[in-house]
Amino acid sequence: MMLNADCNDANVINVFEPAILHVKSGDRVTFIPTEEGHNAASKRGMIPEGGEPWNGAVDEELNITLTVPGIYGYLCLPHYEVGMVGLIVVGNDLSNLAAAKKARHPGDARKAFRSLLRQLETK
Ligand SMILES: [Cu+2]
Repeated sequence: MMLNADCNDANVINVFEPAILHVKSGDRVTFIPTEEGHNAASKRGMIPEGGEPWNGAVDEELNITLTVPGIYGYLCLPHYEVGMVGLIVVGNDLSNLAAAKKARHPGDARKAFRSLLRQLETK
């Protein structure tokens, strides 16, 4: 789900909900745009080897099926720099965690991905 969470009128936060999603291999994941102006695209270097990348259009409801186990990092292109990012973990497989940590990001996305990846480690 992609949404703009209104904390108050002056402060709009762009988020994926949930920010971390755990699924089984072969599960279908649907990105539902509940607000306008978002997309979902996988981040190069943050998907497991052999995993299928995706790049949804803005405002598009997107279905993907993830079969290769591992961590998939993704982002909203219009809000990448403000940290609108998320993780999907397939099959409880964290084997590409070290590789995912090496990916580089602009602006607040760096902090946002670091925080999400840390949550995986401490689980
Ligand atoms: Cu967005």
